Amino acid sequence: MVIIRQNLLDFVLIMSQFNNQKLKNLEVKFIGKRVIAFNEVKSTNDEIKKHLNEDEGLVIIANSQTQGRGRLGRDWHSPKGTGIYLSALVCPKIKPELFPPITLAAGLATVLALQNFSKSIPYLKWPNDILINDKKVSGILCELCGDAPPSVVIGIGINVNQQIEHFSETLKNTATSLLLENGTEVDREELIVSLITCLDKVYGDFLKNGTKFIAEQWTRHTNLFGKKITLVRGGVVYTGTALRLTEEGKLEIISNEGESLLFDSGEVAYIG
Ligand code: BT5
Repeated sequence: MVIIRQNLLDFVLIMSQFNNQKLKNLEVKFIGKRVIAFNEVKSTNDEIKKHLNEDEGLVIIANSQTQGRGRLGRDWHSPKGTGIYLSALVCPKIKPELFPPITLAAGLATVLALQNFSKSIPYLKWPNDILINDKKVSGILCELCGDAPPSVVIGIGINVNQQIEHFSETLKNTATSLLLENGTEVDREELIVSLITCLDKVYGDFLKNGTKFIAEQWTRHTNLFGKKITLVRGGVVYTGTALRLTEEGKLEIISNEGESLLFDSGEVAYIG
């Protein structure tokens, strides 16, 4: 794997943050064949979109983001030197309608990577969150880009060494970091290596075995099913019990009226 840099200042700063040896020794098949490290970008997702004509497998990481994004134009709080802000470019040769499960695959890869760095069990929350002790430690933003060939940008944010003061008053109630949960700092470079390795493996599994396989694996790492939830989509609030993921990666809930409802996107909140 090759690490390149955009300018000398970024390179020096980044290399003092990431000592680079472990990243250099990565052996990957799809994702992480090339890694670009920045000190600061607006958003790693936006940065990687400048490279849509490249082969898949490019990864961009940044030490901070000034305009980190969540879904629907929301912000992703990205303080310097504490979190992981990573985007990967993939161009799977599959129909674009099969792209949404890539978010599930990215979440699965992230939860697998986090397991080795968290004292408490990290759980997936459909469709794109990872929670530790009911607080959000990671979020995924996948974006479909271009059409010749179609590509997907996988954006992953992980709260690693944030102290409570790093979070706004609102986020203090809903967000957490590995440091806050474990009581000790985590080596971000080791976690990045694990994350890229897991992404590469799970993406390979997705290409080989399809969405059903990913949905089954995903199901093993969530505590969502059986819980009372609300799901908001398109301004409509649905209330019911989360039942399962279908083979296509859709969430099935049983509404309070006993009706089976399937969703491929939405905002889930646990009730009670
Ligand atoms: C997400 O959106 O959770 C997707 C986050 C993806 C961030 C990565 S970082 C690398 C790449 N580059 C980007 O620009 N983005 C990706 P969503 O489900 O919409 O959640 C956003 C909501 O999470 C916000 O409205 C806040 O309530 C909350 N939030 C913001 N920053 C947070 C943080 N650092 N930790 C926990 N929660 C946060």
